[in-house]
Amino acid sequence: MSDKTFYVTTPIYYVNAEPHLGTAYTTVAADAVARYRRMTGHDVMFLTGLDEHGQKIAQAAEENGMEPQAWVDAIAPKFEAAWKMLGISYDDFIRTTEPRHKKGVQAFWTELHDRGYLYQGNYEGWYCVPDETYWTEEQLEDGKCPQCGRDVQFIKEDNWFFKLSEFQQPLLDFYESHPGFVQPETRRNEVLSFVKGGLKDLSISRTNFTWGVPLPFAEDHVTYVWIDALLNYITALGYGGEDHSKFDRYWPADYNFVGKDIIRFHCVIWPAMLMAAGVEPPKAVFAHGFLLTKGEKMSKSKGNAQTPASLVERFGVDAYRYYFLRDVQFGQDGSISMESMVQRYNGDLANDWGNLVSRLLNMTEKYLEGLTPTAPTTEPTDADKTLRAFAGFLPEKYEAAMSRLDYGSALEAAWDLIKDCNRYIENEAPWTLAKEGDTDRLAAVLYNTLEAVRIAALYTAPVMPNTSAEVWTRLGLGDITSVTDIVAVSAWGQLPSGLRVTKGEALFPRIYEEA
Ligand code: ME8
Repeated sequence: MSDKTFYVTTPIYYVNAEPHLGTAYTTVAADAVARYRRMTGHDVMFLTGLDEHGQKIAQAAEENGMEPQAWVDAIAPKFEAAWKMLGISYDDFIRTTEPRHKKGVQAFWTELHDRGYLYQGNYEGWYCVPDETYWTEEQLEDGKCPQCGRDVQFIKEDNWFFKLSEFQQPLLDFYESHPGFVQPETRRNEVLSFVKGGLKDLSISRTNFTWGVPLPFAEDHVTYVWIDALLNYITALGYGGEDHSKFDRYWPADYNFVGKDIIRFHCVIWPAMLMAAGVEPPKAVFAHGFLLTKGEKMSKSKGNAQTPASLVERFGVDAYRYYFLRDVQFGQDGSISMESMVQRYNGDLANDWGNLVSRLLNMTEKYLEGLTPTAPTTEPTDADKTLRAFAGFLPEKYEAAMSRLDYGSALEAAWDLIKDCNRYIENEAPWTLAKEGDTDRLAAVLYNTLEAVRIAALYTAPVMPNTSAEVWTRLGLGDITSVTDIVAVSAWGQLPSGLRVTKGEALFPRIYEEA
């Protein structure tokens, strides 16, 4: 097992509805980096899962005339099926109704209780059920939730509280000593100014409903659903259970991926909870932006949320994954539309990548009897050198981009090579070489392009795993998913000669109708 570990998580999604493009976005992004890190030899733990407790879920169950457990059991398979369809390679899938999670949550409460960070009090204030968030009177906007604009309810309960206010300075010190904790950089100021504004103690239990994890020292209280949910990142590793070897191995997480809507929970409450329990906070929380459609945030409550299935049906899984990671700058809001998806598909995938592979394999079949040639021994021409340079720069450029989760630039680096392959074929014109009988140069040109395509497939694999696996199969190469040293495997000149290539169908058949 590699001694380099990489732990990445997505938010655990509410099971009040089916997965949609927004929840799929975070999950696909986490999947791409998890796949890449496996290819760089890391021992990866990629976690996703479901947030199944709380008032909102209890209400959703009730509205559907079901018991909460039956409701969550009915929705959970829809998430698992969606992630399977999207090729999500998670290593673990946690549901907060699982015994392992409850055990960890209760162990956490016992720890905080013992350490003196909890006390009993009464809460009086406003609560937004859809956001599962407490608000003070002053925070409300026109009497509504300042975050989602929906109705809030007044609650007056005996609650347990977490001494969050004691963590203002420790948090500020932590942000200072861990400048990479809140990412991207633009989100850091938002978190800093919030914490500088002062922190109030947080009500961490509820008594007016029972759908949650009971506090071990006050069984009539159930855990506030956000605390319950945040703890999934460590309970999935065995925190509070008998076997905590995964916790010892993978914690602290390299990244908690979240949308910017839940940054305060992840960048303020979460590290404070962990500090209180004597556990190190994650290395980084990365908050990406919103997917917008027609200028509005796509969300379940706005009713403009689309499920991934229809798009996957039309474009295929890999094109789906490519579009969202290539067209939306990770970290910023991004507008998505059918028009831009068709454009990306036809331009980048059908033309640049799919056509290249088809033409190249056709020519290998036609001019070389379908066998990969031997590597040229003649002095490389300037065009050969340029192609090799694009391939040579790719590992470093890709790594630099992925280490800051800049998927767009990572894909652009792979496309630089793909585009140069197309230029190279056009300029070197193998069909003319064949006509002129220049078999040595013809073999050299095809070798170089086949080799460049082998390398391009490696670097498109994290985002488009199926296509890359298919390209490698057509080249007669082995299983691309078994690559654990992408840099070494992508070094120039490793394409064996005499492999039988297969042409196959178009990888990305052109889509004619626009939008
Ligand atoms: O908040 N654009 O769950 P949730 C981009 N259970 N991403 C979006 C999006 C959009 N339009 N809409 C949703 C919860 N997302 C809690 C999390 S974690 C301890 C508990 C993504 O089902 C984005 O990642 O409401 C956002 O943070 C998440 O879905 C919210 O999912």
